[in-house]
This record gives sequence, C-alpha cells and structure tokens, in this order.
Amino acid sequence: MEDEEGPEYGKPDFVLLDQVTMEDFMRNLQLRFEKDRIYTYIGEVLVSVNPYQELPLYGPEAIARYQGRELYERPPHLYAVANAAYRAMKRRSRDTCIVISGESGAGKTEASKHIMQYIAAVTNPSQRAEVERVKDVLLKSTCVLEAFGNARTNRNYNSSRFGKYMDINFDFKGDPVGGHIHSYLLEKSRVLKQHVGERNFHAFYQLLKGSEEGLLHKLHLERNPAVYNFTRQGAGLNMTASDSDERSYRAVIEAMKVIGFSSEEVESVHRILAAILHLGNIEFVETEENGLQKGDLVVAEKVLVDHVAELTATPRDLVSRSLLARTVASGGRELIEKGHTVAEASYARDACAKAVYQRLFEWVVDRINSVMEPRGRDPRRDGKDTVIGVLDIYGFEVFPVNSFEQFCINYCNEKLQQLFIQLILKQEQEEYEREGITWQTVEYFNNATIVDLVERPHRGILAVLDEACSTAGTITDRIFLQTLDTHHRHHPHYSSRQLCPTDKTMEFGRDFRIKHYAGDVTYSVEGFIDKNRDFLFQDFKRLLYNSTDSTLRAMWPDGQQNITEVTKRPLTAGTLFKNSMVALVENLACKEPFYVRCIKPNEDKVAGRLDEDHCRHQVAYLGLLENVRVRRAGFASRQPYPRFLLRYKMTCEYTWPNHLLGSDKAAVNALLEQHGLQGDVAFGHSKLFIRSPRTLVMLEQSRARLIPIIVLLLQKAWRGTL
Ligand code: AOV
Ligand code: MG
Repeated sequence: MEDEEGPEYGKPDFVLLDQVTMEDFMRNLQLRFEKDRIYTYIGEVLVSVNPYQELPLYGPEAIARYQGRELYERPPHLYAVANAAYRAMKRRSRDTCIVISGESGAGKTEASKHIMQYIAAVTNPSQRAEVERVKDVLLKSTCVLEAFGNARTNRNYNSSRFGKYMDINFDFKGDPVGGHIHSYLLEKSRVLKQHVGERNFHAFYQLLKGSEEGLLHKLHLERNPAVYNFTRQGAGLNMTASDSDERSYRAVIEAMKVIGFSSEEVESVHRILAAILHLGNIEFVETEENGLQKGDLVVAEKVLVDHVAELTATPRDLVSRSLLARTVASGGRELIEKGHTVAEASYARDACAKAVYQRLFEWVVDRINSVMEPRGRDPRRDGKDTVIGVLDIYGFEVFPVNSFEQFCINYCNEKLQQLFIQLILKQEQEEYEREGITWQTVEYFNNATIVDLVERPHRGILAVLDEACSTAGTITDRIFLQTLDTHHRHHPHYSSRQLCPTDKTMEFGRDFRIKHYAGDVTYSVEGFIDKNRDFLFQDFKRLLYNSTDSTLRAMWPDGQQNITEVTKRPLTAGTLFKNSMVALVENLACKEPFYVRCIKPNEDKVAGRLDEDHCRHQVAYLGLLENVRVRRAGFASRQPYPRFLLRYKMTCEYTWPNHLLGSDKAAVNALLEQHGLQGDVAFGHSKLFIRSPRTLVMLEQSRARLIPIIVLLLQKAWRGTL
C-alpha cells in the first residue's frame, strides 16, 4: 500500500482493533486525532472528527491522489468516500448517496463541501461547456444557500438552519449534467428572535455590513445591525471577525451572478431583506387621533410603513390596512374588515416577516434548481442519468430552551439514525448472501420506538399537536401537553414534570422530555401550536401577490385566491415536515448509501482538543461500536482478494513481491496456508471473510514486524542505486 502509515498513527480502520471496546475505540480515535488523522474507517463508513483548524488535507494535489483509487489504497479521507460513491455509480450505473450525520458543529456542511469539490474536480475531462456551467452552479450554490439558510448559533457559528439534500445528475460518461436541491424546514422563527449570543441569518448582516453606501441609502437602512429589532436580539453582533460579513457579501453577490440571478433579481432580494428589517421595527399603538375611534390602532412610526410599501412595491394604504386589520368572510360571501388588537397586529407583523423570509429562501432554492435542471436530456438518446445524492442536514441539538424547531431537527436525526441502522444491517445481510455465507445478528439499540413516539398516527406527538391545532383557538399549549401526558405516560422515552413531580429540571405545565438516541432533550411547549399551525392572514398574501415587483410577486402565487375560496385547512408545519422526512428516507433507502459519521471533539470549538467524555457519548449514540461489531460479526473482516494481498503479501514468500498463482484467490489461499490460518476463513466469490479478530491481529503483527525490515531493505536498495 503506497500510502501506508506506521502503527504510531493508529489503525486506519476500527475493524482492525484488537478488541472492540469503548476504550480501544477511543484510544485509536484519540491517537489518530493527535496526529491530525481526523478520518478513520469502519469498513466503508467514514468516521470524521472536526479538527477546528485548517489542515493541509484538501485541494487539487490531495484530490489527484485519490482519483481512481480504491477506498483502501489511500489513508481514510472524504475524497475516498466521494470517489467510492462516484465509482459505484459509474461502474454499476447505480444511484448512490452520501449521508452525512453528526451533531451540530460536527463538520457535516464542511464535509459536504469537500465532497462537492472532489466531484467537481474529477469530472469533465473534455471541458464541455454545459458541464462546466453545471459544476459552477453546484459549487456556488453552497455559498448562496449558506447566506440565507445559515446563522450563528451557540453550538456552531455557521450552523445550517435548514436541511439540504442535493442530487447531482451524471450522464453515462460520468459528467455532471444537472442537479436538484431539496430544502427542508427552515428555522424561520430565527427571523424574529435569536437567543443570547446568536444571530439572525447571515444574509441580513452581510447586506448591512457589506453593501455600498448608495444601496444602503436607497433601502433606507442604517449600517448598524443594532438599530433593527430583528438583528439585535441575540446581542451576538460583534462576535464574528469584523470583515467576514463584508467579504461574504461580495462572495454571495458574485456567486449569485455566476449562478444566473439577474441584477433585477438581486435588487429585489435586497429590497425584500430591507423590508423585513423595517417591518421588524414597526410598533402599534392605540389612538384617538385623526378622527379615529378610541382603541383603533396606528403604526407608531409611519415612515416605516412608507419604507415597507416602497421596498415591496405595494400600495402604502394597503400595507397599513394589512398590518392593522384582517378581512374575514362574514356569513355568506360578505367581506368585512376586523381591526386587530395590539397583540394581534404584532403577531400578524411577525408572521408576515417570517413568511416573507421563508418564501425568499424557497425562491432562492427554486431559482438555483431552475438553473441546474438537466437541459435537453433525452433518455433514448443520452441513456439514463444516474444520481449521487448528498445529504447535509441540521445536526442533533440541545439548547437551554428547546422549542418546536429543535423538536423537528432532532426528530429528523432520529429518522436518519433509523435509516443507518436499517441500511447497515441490510447491507451486511445482502453482502453475506451475495458471497454465499451465513451470518449472525448483532444486537443494536433500535430507536424505532422514539420515531414512533413522534410520528405514530393518532397518538404520536405530531398527531396530538395537529389535533390541538385543528381546534380553533380553544386549545392552549398547556392542554396540548396534558394530552401528551395522557397518551404517553408509560412510554419509556417520554416524561414531563406532571409524570415525574420530583424532577426539578422540568417546569410544570411547560416542559416535556424525550429521551433521544443522542441524549435527553427538554422541550418547552410554548409556541408549539402556533408554530405548527403556521398561520398567515390572507391579506398579506394578497398584498404581496399584487406587488409590482415581479420577483416578489412570483413568491406569492397563493395570494391570488379570494378570501371566500380559502376554506381548506392547509397542512401543518409538523405534518409537512414529517411527510418530507418520510419521502427523504424512502429516497435514500433506494440508493446505494455511503456514510460519513461526524464527531465534534469539544464544546468550545477549539483546535487540538478531544474531550474524551464528549466523544465517548457520540461514539455510543451513533452506534459506532455496534457498527464495528456488525462488520466483524461472524466475520471480523471481509476484504476483496486484491486488497488483502496488498496489505499482507509481504508476510509470505509466495506472494511477495508478486505472486504467480493464477488468481488472487489462490494466492490468498497460499498465504493463509503458510500461516496455518485457513481454518478461520471463508472464501466468498470475490472476498475473503475472516472469522476471528485474532487472525487479523496475527496478520497485522506479522506485517508490523516486517515493515521496518522492508523499509530498511528499500532504503539500502535506494542508496545502492544512488
Ligand atoms: P455542521 O454542519 O455539522 O453543524 P459545520 O460543517 O458547519 O458543522 O462545521 C462547524 C465548523 O467547524 C466550521 O465552520 C469550521 O470552522 C469547523 N470545521 C468543520 N470541519 C472542518 C474541517 N474539515 N477542517 C477545518 N475546520 C472544520 V449544523 O450545520 O450546526 O448541524 O445545523
Ligand atoms: Mg451544517
């Protein structure tokens, strides 16, 4: 093996450990981490530890070293996984996917970027213009999506606040000819409010810090984010490098240009962001002025309404009316206007701000998709496209206060863990079958019961929440919690203060707790019903649909409907999310999966420190030990014959440096015979299955003994030739 590293770098594959214990696993992880070996395999699964520092592991030279190689020929790397997925797709015309998981800040998004970079670098040797264009869009889309969909949280300064699944379409030559991005539930409540130390989505700060004076003036904005309610909540303003928002702003504008956003579209995006900021500063007061009735509402600072109207290209009085009142169908078809209270108006304003941002984000995704859509492809002429999917979703997270968003994010991670369990077991089983070998099952913690707690029809948390939302106005968050308590009082993964009165870490009538696969999370039900219902008055939809800004208007097709037509209850946010997760899992399950399991080394985001307890916990809940055990169940290891020879051929005179035995299988047989080990193996069609780890350890030891001698011999030989 050309890139073989010595034992001081630990085992490149956890399957090679002498024993599968947490201690051995952690020792190997630590040893490799200390030597900047952040990647280690479990078979074909890649375990990655976030180094929190730039390591010289990436770039064109590194890419070249992995290109066209087999997984085991080079030290573990994301590039090797990307390459394996690419080769599997190309060789066998199979759709593949790379699923990246791990908790918030573990390095998923960075990993997905390295994978994309690898794919872009190794494709299109013939420099076809269309392929170049698609690759450009693929690479640049990340920067734009991060601007609108990422934010600083206390767990990760560039945290993805949406889930992303990206399909890349390849033609029969293996060149990318298109792609498609699915986005999942953006955490839009962040538009309104951020926890201490956190920020709103990057896009707002980038605009404020990075845009030119003239533009800022046109948007009626001030440069200081502390001026705006929506950007000052978390007080996390000065916590990033002062010029990073400016730099990012320029990069995003440049990326949007490359992708194909027109300058009018970019201007609209600016205006929409600015309108949201102004909207956030609008306050309502009751007044008797100007002949209005006592109790009627007005906007405290009227110029803000002017700004919003101007920036959204909508009539000023309609903006004002939409903020202060709602239209309702009374009786039959008669429409009346019903004035808001201050609380209602504030609620409506916030709902509008969130919705405008969400539509903007979705529009950006759609716009990128329209540019990446495979063009002019005809399956009869061009053959069927194959696909590599890359999943980079928000990681499991726990904050001091967790709400509906964390509930969805953590449920999503449960679903992915479920898939991991199923696919890894399924894959193993299929492998043994394919090679004609029987096997024994390994015990796993199966999180199916937690997934069931959330998504079960009628009684699951989401179903109970939907039920609460469909009962107009009368059900409170507190009653919702009581219903949960009744349904799940005996569920081993559910608890609340009502059910555990002595547990002071939960608040009575407010909190419930789920024992997730990755740890306990206490959720506050405050706002659950509201966020799930995700209601926006039709007045705003109609207002924005009637904008003369065609970009904005295109985001609001449902504003066309008449109030009397809007009778059907839309699906709730929770149900939409659940449906999208079910579809995602179905989609992934029919592809050949590759896994990257990311580990966060410490909570403080510092380089070079691996906190043992913290990592041990992640290793446990990610099921990595079981993963190793499954790989070794019955058979500690299985290796294609050529790979086995590459690693151990120096331990046998018949195979070193090359064998003359007809087939690799025969050579492996000879090698094992010499060691007296053939009793411990099974010969599959294309792979050798080794039963006991001891055999592997023996081979490893014999190899380790020989390596220094071989190195010495090689050095002598070199010196001799000099
Ligand atoms: P995440 O995607 O897993 O969290 P990121 O990929 O955003 O985590 O990584 C968090 C931060 O860790 C990055 O901003 C980098 O500073 C650093 N980092 C991660 N991987 C590497 C690497 N390979 N080399 C150097 N630095 C790295 V979340 O999106 O919060 O779940 O929702
Ligand atoms: Mg991320």
